[in-house]
Amino acid sequence: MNSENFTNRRKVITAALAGGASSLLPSWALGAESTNLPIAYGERELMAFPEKKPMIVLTSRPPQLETPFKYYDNHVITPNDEFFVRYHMAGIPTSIDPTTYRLKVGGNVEKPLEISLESLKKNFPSQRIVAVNQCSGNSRGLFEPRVNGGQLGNGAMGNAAWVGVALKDILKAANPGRGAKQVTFDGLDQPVLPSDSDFVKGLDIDHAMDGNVMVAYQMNGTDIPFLNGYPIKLIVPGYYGTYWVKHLSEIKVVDDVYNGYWMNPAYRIPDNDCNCVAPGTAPSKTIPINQFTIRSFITNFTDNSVVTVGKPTQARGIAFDAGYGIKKVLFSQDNGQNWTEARLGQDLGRFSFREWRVEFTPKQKGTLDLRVRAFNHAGQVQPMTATWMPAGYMRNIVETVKVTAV
Ligand SMILES: Nc1nc2c(c(=O)[nH]1)N[C@H]1C(S)=C(S)[C@@H](COP(=O)(O)O)O[C@H]1N2
Ligand SMILES: [Mo]
Repeated sequence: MNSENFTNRRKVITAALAGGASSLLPSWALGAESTNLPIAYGERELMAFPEKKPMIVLTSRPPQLETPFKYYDNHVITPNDEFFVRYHMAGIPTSIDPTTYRLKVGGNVEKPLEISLESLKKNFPSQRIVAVNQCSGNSRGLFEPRVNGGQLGNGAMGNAAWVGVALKDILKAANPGRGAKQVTFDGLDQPVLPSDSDFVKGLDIDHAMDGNVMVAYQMNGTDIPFLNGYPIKLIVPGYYGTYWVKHLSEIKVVDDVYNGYWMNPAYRIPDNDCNCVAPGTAPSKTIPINQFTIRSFITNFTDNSVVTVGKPTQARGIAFDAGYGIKKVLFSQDNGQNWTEARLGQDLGRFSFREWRVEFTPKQKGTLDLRVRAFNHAGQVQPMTATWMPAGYMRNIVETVKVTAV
């Protein structure tokens, strides 16, 4: 089960991950526990993959793992072994040698680079940012009407402290030429079928140079877990996980808007104010998905929780947005009729989860609809009714947890 192979310096994951037919249960699988997602047919088995605690398995080849929601109640920083995993293609690397690993920087640059990990750590200034990584399709399984795609609950998100090098500093060393418009990012994973497109993403050059976008080599004080992109991944604070390219191996400066499959037609959202369309319809115009919508969650209750009438009780959880900063979080125990302001926890930075807590006293027996609603410094607020789009991205309705008061 251990992913480190100490006989050489390579970092490896078992070949079963890349080559195994899905019917073959890998030897490291521990299919003992299960969990229920808040969606129809939501019973899911939990399974441990290399460097991971038992997680919800969406697919095993490639590994796509969702964090069981109860884990978020334990810590505001998501531990590496609880962090969700998302890949698109089964051709993921299984063995990486940190001594020969190179990050290539090319395209329209004056000085193409091949940077070793050692050089990245030694020759560039390092920075640390606490930031949420969230999949565009987090909570997709809650869409009504249902949509195609991974039927995720709310566990395709995590918050980590990333250490690495500002992309700006890497690009400056390569010196982009005139006419540079975007920067593209490719990782070591490859499509299995020739008809599939390699996973490559693009960002505008100004965004790439903003000082927040970074190439991380550490996650929560240690190497990035293999399945989260060892040895380096792109961090795009406030932007959906699709841009956070794992096993980052090649950066290219380009003079046009990059229009590869994973930018167009994939990962597009309706080009209008709500980024939404009437349920069942398709958008006429789309743009690439970009910043997170604002969200908040209650982490210490589920629909199975029982509370006591007349007894002071604490509700707590997390909120986050695209980096404007959480201004306030309101809590309701009565179906959204009355709201009280929660206390915010420590500010770990504007891209981080922000903890909140509130005390409430259940007033009457029966079902209580607990709700939480976040507001940010840009005037954004979670909607009371869900928006819809065919891809099932960007859900951020005020969620409801139905507890029983006795
Ligand atoms: N190389 C590579 N990077 C990738 C992907 C991928 O398929 N290949 N998927 C992206 C998507 S859609 C998400 S949500 C995040 C998930 O990051 P994680 O697996 O570290 O949680 O990785 C992104 N980076
Ligand atoms: Mo994603």
